[in-house]
Amino acid sequence: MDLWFEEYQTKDMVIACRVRRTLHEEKTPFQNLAVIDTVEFGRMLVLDNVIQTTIRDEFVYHEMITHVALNTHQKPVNVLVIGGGDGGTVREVVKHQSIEKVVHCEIDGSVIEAAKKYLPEISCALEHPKVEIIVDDGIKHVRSHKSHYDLIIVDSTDPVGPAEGLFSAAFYQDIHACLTDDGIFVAQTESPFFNGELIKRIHQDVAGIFPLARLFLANVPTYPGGLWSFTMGSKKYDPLEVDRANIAKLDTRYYSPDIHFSSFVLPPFVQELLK
Ligand code: AG3
Repeated sequence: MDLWFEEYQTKDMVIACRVRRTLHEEKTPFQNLAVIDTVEFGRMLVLDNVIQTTIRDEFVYHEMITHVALNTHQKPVNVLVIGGGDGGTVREVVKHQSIEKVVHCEIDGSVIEAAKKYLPEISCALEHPKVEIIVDDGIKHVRSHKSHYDLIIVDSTDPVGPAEGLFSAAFYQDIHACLTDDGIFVAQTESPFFNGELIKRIHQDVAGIFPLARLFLANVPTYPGGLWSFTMGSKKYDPLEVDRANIAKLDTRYYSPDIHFSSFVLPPFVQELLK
């Protein structure tokens, strides 16, 4: 059978992947959830018809949304992950020795359940003793904790539907208050090619709230345009001032000490967004 999954990455552009079979489909209280097995990327998590992660390319995104910030902080102990129900972000965070606790706040418990069942390679650390899972709205959690976390990672879906509030200045303000004095915030912030205006606005908001705002890039083949952005807000540490000798040796396939620094080198069209 000739079965294809299509995501409209913009209203005029589509990515299509040949499907071996559909493993799971459900309508949760928040979104439509599917896990499909694709020929090119292996098992793929799809929410509201948008590709979230795949077995083949997930390492790029999950390593980059975690290790750049974790290695920027001198001693991260308490980490909050908002979203990222598949568990890939949490899996990377627990690779760091200094971590004592990871609170994982995901609004949709069904994503966690589906990931545990169909994406064990990604969700494998969800049962780790240092991980506490809270099925709740990240916005609420952040508001009710002050000066608590060393690092807050926002691993959200696109800024529509359940994740919209996770891209607002009011939320970044609450994140700032929820972090310790030398805390760091990092979020996935979409495609520089297709979401330039959004990236620009987020950068302005974060730069207005944190002493330091930085953007870095990575290449995620299944995301619109491939080139993907992450925005960091930091109260004290600068990712570009990190001592290479202190970068922990980790088992990674995209992140490395060289990538730590090179991911902040931006093409002029992206630099333009940050002016
Ligand atoms: N978070 C989704 C990133 C956005 C992808 N957007 C898209 N394909 N249009 C990834 C969750 C992985 N833990």
